[in-house]
Amino acid sequence: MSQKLLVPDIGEFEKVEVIELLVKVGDQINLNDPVVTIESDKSSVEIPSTLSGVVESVNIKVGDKVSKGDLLLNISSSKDKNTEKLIPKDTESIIKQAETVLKKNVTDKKSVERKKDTIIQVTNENDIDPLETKDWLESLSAVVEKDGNERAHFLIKELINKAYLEGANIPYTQNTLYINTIPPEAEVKSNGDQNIERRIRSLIRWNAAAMVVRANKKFPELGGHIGTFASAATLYDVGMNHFWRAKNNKFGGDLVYFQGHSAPGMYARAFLEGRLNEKQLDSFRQEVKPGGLSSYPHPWLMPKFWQFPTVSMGLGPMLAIYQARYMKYLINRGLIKDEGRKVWAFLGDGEMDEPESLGAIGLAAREKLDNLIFVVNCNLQRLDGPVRGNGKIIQELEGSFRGAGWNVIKVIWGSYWDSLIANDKTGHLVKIMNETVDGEYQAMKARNGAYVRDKFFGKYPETSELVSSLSDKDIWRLNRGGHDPHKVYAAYDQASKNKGSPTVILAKTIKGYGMGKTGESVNTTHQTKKLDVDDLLYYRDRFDVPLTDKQVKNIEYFKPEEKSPEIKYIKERRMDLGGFLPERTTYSKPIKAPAKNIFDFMKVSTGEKEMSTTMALVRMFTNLLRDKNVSPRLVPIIPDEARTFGMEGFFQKIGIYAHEGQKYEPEDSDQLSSYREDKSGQVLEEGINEAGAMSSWIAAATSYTNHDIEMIPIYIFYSMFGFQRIGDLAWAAGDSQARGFLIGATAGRTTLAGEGLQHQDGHSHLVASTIPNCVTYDPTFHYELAVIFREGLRRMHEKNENVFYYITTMNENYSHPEMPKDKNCEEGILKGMYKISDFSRYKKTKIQLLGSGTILREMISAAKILQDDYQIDSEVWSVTSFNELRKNGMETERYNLLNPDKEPKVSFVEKCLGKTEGPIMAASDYMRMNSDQIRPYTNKSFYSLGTDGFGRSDTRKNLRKFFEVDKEHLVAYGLSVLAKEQLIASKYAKEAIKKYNIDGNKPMPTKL
Ligand SMILES: Cc1ncc(C[n+]2csc(CCOP(=O)(O)OP(=O)(O)O)c2C)c(N)n1
Ligand SMILES: [Mg+2]
Repeated sequence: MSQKLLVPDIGEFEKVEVIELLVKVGDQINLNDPVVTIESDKSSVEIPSTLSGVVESVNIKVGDKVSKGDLLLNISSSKDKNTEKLIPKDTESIIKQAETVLKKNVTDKKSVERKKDTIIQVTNENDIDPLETKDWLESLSAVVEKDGNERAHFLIKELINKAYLEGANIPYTQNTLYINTIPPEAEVKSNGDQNIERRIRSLIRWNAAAMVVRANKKFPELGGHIGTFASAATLYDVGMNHFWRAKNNKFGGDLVYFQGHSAPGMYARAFLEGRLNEKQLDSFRQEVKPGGLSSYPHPWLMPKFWQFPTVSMGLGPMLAIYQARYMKYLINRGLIKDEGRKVWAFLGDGEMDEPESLGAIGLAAREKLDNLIFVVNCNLQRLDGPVRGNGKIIQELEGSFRGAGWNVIKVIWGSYWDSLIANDKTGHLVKIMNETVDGEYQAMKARNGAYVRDKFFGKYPETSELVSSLSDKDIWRLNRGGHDPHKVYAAYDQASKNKGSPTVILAKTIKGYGMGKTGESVNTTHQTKKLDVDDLLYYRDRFDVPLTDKQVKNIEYFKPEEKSPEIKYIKERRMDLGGFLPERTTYSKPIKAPAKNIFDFMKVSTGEKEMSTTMALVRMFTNLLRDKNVSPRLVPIIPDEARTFGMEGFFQKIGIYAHEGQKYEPEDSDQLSSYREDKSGQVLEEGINEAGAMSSWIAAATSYTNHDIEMIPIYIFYSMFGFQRIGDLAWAAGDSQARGFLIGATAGRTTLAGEGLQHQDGHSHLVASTIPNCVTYDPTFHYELAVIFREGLRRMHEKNENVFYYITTMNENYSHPEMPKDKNCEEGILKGMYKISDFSRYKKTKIQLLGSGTILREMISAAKILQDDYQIDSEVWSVTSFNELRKNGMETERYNLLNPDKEPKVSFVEKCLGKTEGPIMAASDYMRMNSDQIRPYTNKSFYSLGTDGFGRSDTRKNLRKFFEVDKEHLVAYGLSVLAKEQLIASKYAKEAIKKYNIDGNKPMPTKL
């Protein structure tokens, strides 16, 4: 039966041009196969078939304009129109499905059987009727005992709801008591050998401290940190011995983000594991000579060791969240197996001040990232002093994380406290725990047992009595949870098993634990990098390190024999967990770059048709999505600007990733580009969240090492909200050896006409140029974009070069010429410049005109005017990358200076311009500094123009006039340049300035 395929609802557009026919008569097509590509003035989109069968006739041709309802094809169809795709799934059934999954995900928290006498009491002076309170509490205890925690929790929630309905709109705190979340009787016990683990931990502590002290003894300027790892040693050791599984040929590996300042501890462990030797430890922070150990986790400097750069605080938590989310994305798209891998992130409590640290916790809960575990080392101190001297950081973080929907596990008190808390019949102990602020907690650990007895237990007679049989030494030994391997193990165990939400472990520790009077819990702990002999002896004794006094004075490292139980144990534990950590390896296969001709359609002229480079880019993507090698690996990342960039066609074509699928019928469900969320969607639609989008990009751009699958992330943003906004993440991307594309769309200071000061970017190329492995381009024409993009794919994803690309695209519509036939054109585009036009009618006076991005077209127009009106010849060069030209120039110059006796090399700039005639004038839509970069390598008179100053809203024409980069200014400046070089009389320049109404007294745009 013959059926008609019509143009579907394409939204507000009418008479949209057909730019591609993807089928011909006789083709067999299936449901959803794309049949034509149509393009409005903003975006191009494929129309998928809603029928399957054989094409009988094609009723349109390229260039036709079509609207909704127009006939596209006649198809002899085997099946009736398949409506499944068009009619959105029944919402109710989707919700049902989601609910079943949800139910499965709810934590299987078994009710904890507590004996009555261990129920913790808290006294409360504000209680007006303690008897009534007791009644209620006993009822609750009875419920817990009979029906379990879940039921008790349900009843409390109902009570709160009831109170709210009765008008009691008093907020209930998200906080629980200042005690451990896991009661002693519910702790899962480790099967490890605690004695040997303690000995190993002591050696790691010692060697980490020795490494820092030795380095500073040699070169006091080197710095380093002892206090951070000293506080976190147990937190790391328990993970290393029991939880973190390494990557190997059977398992993808857990991903651990180590706190930057704790790096010495990781080196010290690697030393015991036999992965680093003494000589390497002695080169801590001496990275210039090969083999040195980087101060912090730097994958760039230690590419086989560190996986994640974390030392710029706040980036670690953000990156870890998006890493966990990206892991789920890969699983849901069927690109990797779900092996129960986890992402662990170690963070400082001071670090939680960074807005980035907490900024994405909502997303982690929303996306139910139960593969994510944060461990916040709450040593109550940051660099200058207490994190929250007047409050309690653990309680504050508990509130934030619980409020966001995380599973919170507090590890506050060590095992020595268990019996005291159990014996606290009056509730005064927990009361003091709740009342004491962090400043006091810190001060206590800087003093001694007598002080703690007096200031802490001494607050109430009941608590004084509680510790009356303990000596001051016993009191001093009451430990904090984060230093107790049993408590830490139990927390890690529970966190690893939690389902349906991310987990944060808030572990209380002591900064500089064991460092003695100069370094334990004092405000200056963070900066301590030297320990005197007494401190070292104390440290040795405190942790029973088997070194003689002489060895301590020499600050010797200690490593037991290979055959010792300690070394055997540490290696066995890691072998059981699949290998060593941290370790950076890559087994991903390269992606074959698409055929050289895939973008050939971009090498022909667009004729009358005008389009922006952003649109050309979207066309290019659409084509890439047809390449079977490349298509599944593309990860388009967009922070709520798909429509701005004309990419809404991707919603239907490849779907928006949503872990829950789509539980609603979208408002625009009957349109071609309707908003489609899908569990296996490909687009990461990040919302208005550039930092999150960049974190996603980094996760995808390092997928080749963290998941052994090469991916091609393409993050498209408003250029102003790129490097300027997330510069530090971009720097971390460089450190991480990210591979992928960053697209600064709607770029330029004068191109994004109406948006104004905060949107108009005239410097992103300069910021990008500060990152050594970032390759940048500012193309003008679609064929330049095609050549650059394909080479990027080849370099990064086929040849696996550790670079990433930043390309700017514009929203200004213009027609694009055919690619010049010159065989060197492609090389020039990639190296940064090529000659695009030669105006040589008069052969008298000549000038070299360099234009970049959108201003190239102004330059070409200026060249025409110079020839037609002033008989000036010129060569016009399209500069695709001043940054790349500068890199080459610097390298060449350096070589020549270092090899004065050898034949000098010639920079690419000089190759192009060396033998040309006349001075050089360059302009771009960026600050003058952009084109100034090549000045040293031109060896000629060089003048640059650009858009220095704040942007502002106006028409493109007015903006270019204001910034003096319009064709009229370029003509006038060109004539002035020639006059200054004494190649023509100055009157021509003067006349032009007058003719074009240029005000010679106008202040620099930077001052306006
Ligand atoms: C973005 C950023 N700002 C500042 C610093 C400098 N800095 C390094 S460590 C530190 C204090 C860290 O305190 P905390 O997070 O509590 O870690 P701790 O060492 O106490 O475990 C600061 C301010 C940094 N590394 N990164
Ligand atoms: Mg801290």
